[in-house]
Formats: sequence, structure tokens, C-alpha cells
Amino acid sequence: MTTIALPASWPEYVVTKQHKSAADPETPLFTRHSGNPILSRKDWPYPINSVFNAGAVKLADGDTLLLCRVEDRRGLSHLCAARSANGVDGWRIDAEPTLMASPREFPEEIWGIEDPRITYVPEMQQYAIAYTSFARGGPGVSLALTRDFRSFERYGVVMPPEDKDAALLPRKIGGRWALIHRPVTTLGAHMWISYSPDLRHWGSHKVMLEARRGGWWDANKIGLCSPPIETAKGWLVLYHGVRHTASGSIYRLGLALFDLEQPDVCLQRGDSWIFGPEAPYERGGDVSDVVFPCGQTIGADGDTIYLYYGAADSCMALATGSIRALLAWLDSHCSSTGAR
Ligand code: BMA
Repeated sequence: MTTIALPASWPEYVVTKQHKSAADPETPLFTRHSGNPILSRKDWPYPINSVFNAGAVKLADGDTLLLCRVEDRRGLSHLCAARSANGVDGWRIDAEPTLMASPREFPEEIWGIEDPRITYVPEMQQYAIAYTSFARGGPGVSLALTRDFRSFERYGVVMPPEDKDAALLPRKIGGRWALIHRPVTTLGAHMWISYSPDLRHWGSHKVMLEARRGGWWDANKIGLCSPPIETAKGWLVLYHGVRHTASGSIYRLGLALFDLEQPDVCLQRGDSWIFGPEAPYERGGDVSDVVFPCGQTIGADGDTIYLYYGAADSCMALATGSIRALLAWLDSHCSSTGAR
């Protein structure tokens, strides 16, 4: 019999618990809603191709608002609001697009606007919407403010192409607004954070989280999912990682924690993904094998996360999780904070 000599020390990620529980369907961190998908093309009051990647927010009157990315039958996207008392069903959908691309004023939006992330900013008493504007130069990041999701103050492009997956932090950091975004540079598709005194002029750009390399699930390309959740331990960040395979890309979700006052400092980063395409509506659609959350709301208990995600670029789905459980999982499932 041949004995295989094992290396004296294995890479640390081999010995963490991540391999057990990441693939372990017994202990999911997020539970899919039994009524999924919660919104799809057939629910729309006007003809569309698909509805997905919605930003989410709990309004002052208790309603949940989803600002959905709606792709029309030309293939171009706009945003449309859907409101519900319980955040699950009974959606009241705007009869017409809520926010359309405005190419005359903003030529950077000529091919539509996509993937909104909504942050309520108490200091301004307004919602800040960071969304992708799409044109010949590629995708860029645009910003708009609103109080009611009916009228909008548009700032235009704040991060030029190629850039997307952006959200504003809800408060100033060291006296400046902070925007997380995902430029694509020759260095790769990593998450960055930038700062501004006025939401118009941005600087002090820093890499916040790098895509890993090689065989990792989040190799090559990562991006912010929903806006970060402020916890006592740090900013809890859900991000998507893209695995390129011979039969296409797989979009899965990972978890990381960042310092509250220095949000470019990563405190913890989970090794394995925590949620990936499994259900039929996630595995098949216009773009197969995609789960893509752009928003969440937090329950009255201060712990339950209602995660709204686009499934397969075709419909909207909901999964619930717990902030406490996510933080506890990070404590035992991260072997490093950086890229490898
Ligand atoms: C990303 C974004 C998302 C989309 C995903 C999968 O690059 O464009 O809007 O859901 O690809 O197609």
C-alpha cells in the first residue's frame, strides 16, 4: 500500500470549519421564502421582460418599498417602485415607470438605469439611490436623492465607467460621505470606497475588498450586494462573488465585516459563500445561476434580515436571515481578511 505524505502544515483554510457548514444544507444562514418568487413579469401593470435586482427600504408608514430594476422589451432597464404592507405580498406597483433614464439630460444613461441600492440618510432626511447608468462608455455609478420615491433630485454620474455595485453609507465618516463601489481596473474588479464633502466631488479612493484568485468562489470579480448593515462590531457587508466556469458565471454571496470608523479596513472575511443559486428560479432564467441582492430591510426585532434578491435576472425573491447569526458565523468561518 502506498502512503501519501501529507504536507506538514496545510493552508489554514483547509482546517477551518467552513467546508463543513458552507456546503451543509442543514444550517443555512438564509431561508428562502416559500412564496418565491415574490414578484415577476406577470405581476406588472404594463408589458415588461423581467423584474429583478431591486433596492429595498422600510418606509416611515411601515410599508416595504422595492425599487425594482425592470427590463423592458427593448432590453433596456428603468426603475419601478412596488409597495407592500408586509414586504411579502400584496404589492402595489406604480402604474408607470418610477424613474426612467433621462438620456437628454444624462447621455450616460442612454441604455438604461439598473441595480439601485437605497440608503436612508438621517442627516438629510432623504433616501440616496446609487444606481448603474449604462451607455456606450460602459456602466457607471449615478446618484439621486428622494424623499418620497415620486420626485427625484438627480446628481448624474458620480463614478465614471467602468464602475457599478455602489451604495452610500448612511452617515458621514470623519466628516465626509462615503460611497462603496466596484470599478474595473487593470488590477481587477475589486470593491473600493471613496469620500466626498458634498456627494458631487469624490476622492481619497481606497480598495476595500479584493476579489480572490485562482479557484476561489469569489475569484476575479466581486461587488457590493445590499447597503452595509451597521452593527456594534462593524459594517456587515454582503458581497457577490462571480465564478467563471465553462458553462457560464455563477453569482454567489459572501460576508465580510469592516471597521465602523475606517470602513476600508476589513476585520473579517468569510472563506466560503453563504448563499448561492439552488432553487429553480435562481438556476434558470434570462441569466442562469444568479442570486443578486441589492436591498434588505431589518425586522422590528432589530435582528431579522429580509434580503430581497434578483434571481436569474428574471424575478424577485426573498430570503430571511439573522444579523446575530451572520456575525457569529464570521467568527468561526474566516481565515483571513484579504485576497489570496
Ligand atoms: C452583473 C450586473 C447585474 C446582473 C448580473 C448577472 O454584472 O449587471 O445586474 O444581475 O451581472 O447578469
